[in-house]
Amino acid sequence: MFSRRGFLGSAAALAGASAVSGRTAAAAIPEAATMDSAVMQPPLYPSNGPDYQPVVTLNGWTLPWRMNGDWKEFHLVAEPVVREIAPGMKAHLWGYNGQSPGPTIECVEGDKVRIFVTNKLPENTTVHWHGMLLPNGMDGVGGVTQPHIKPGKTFVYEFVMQKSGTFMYHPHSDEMVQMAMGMMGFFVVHPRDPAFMRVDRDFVFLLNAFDIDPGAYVPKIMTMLEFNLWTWNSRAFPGIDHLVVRQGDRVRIRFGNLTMTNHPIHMHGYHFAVTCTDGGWVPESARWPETSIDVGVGAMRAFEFVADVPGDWAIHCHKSHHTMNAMGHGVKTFIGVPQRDTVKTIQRLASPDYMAMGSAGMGEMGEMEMPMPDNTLPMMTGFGQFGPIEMGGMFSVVKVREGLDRNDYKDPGWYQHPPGTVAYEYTDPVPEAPSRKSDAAPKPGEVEVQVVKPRGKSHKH
Ligand SMILES: [Cu+2]
Repeated sequence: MFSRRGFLGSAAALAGASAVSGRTAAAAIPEAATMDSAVMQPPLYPSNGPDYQPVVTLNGWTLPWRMNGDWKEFHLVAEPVVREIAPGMKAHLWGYNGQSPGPTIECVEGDKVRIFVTNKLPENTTVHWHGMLLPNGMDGVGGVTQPHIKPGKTFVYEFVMQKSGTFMYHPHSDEMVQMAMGMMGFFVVHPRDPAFMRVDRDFVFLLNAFDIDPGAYVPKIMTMLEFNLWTWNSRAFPGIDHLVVRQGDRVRIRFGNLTMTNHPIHMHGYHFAVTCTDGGWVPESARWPETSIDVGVGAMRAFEFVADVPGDWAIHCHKSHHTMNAMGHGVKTFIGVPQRDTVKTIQRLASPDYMAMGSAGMGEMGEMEMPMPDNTLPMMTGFGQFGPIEMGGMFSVVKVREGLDRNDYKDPGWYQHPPGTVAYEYTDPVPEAPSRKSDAAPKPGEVEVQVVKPRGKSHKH
């Protein structure tokens, strides 16, 4: 799904998309591949140098390179892009080579890497290689280690990959705006020894967040905390790829956090160990078992497990507001509040379409068809084999299956549970259980709380 375009980038060059431009060679700059799809692309297997297991980028792709002598050359183009956040919603973001995040860059420890960065944004940019050990002047901090890259200009970064590990790239030029607009990408350096830290499947994604008003297309760049789209690789559930795994595989999942808050990433069904951060590999003696790992702002984590138990195992941020799509946070709590009379009054006086929500929680929204502005994702959505999933945001599923082919990432569908292994409704008579219900309820006047009361006068304080 990716095409190639000439570096000189005229409309004519774009029209001849899949041909390698002759002018590219003349300009001694590698063609800049571009991607028009938010679908996970097949991993890019190494064509030269040491062997490695390439990573798979959720809803993303890996940037092709070319060898020029003993230099590995890449070409990033910073530019406005249209990214599908999930089916039914597109956002106007800034990114690299056609998508946000940009393509994953993969290379090998010891590689000499040359990265061309062309700026097609309406303002200055730079690229910072987060976590990498490199000469100071290649660090990409505008004004500090280099001049900003002006619109229309191309800069070159050259450095040797000193360590293998888990890294990312992002601007260090108007960075608040540029990261809020989606500019970032993953950078993986594989070990020179193909046997070191080898896994069978290696998934990568970046945590990002956007604040896009219902019906709008452009993120609000001044938002600090109240984002309404919590995303992995600029995708929200149900738009995030499932992580398809062959039973018995050793699996690594790597992620980096470029949002404005921490995210405890929780995976069901397994105990895993953190094996890598953006500071390097974690020695075996320093690892401990976990089921959630909190990834701080500007930090990266990679964890590993052996996928020995088949199933559809949820993987998600454990901050429950981060597994929701666009929602208001100023909504009052109505659990336990009878709203029938209030609704009738509001329908009569103001809005005949008014609906009451939340007397028994919000789960009912998972199946509800509510009128919404165009280009807006429901707060909770998605269907599984047993009904509505009632999720959004940072949520996906690790699908562990017996008998898949090596490197087969195709969606195998929902897990077929062996008979007798699914929680079920109990239909025999239920003996009365002791309950504290009646004496647990507060008596009038016993508890003083401010709640929304549907009728009567409120207490004086
Ligand atoms: Cu979170």
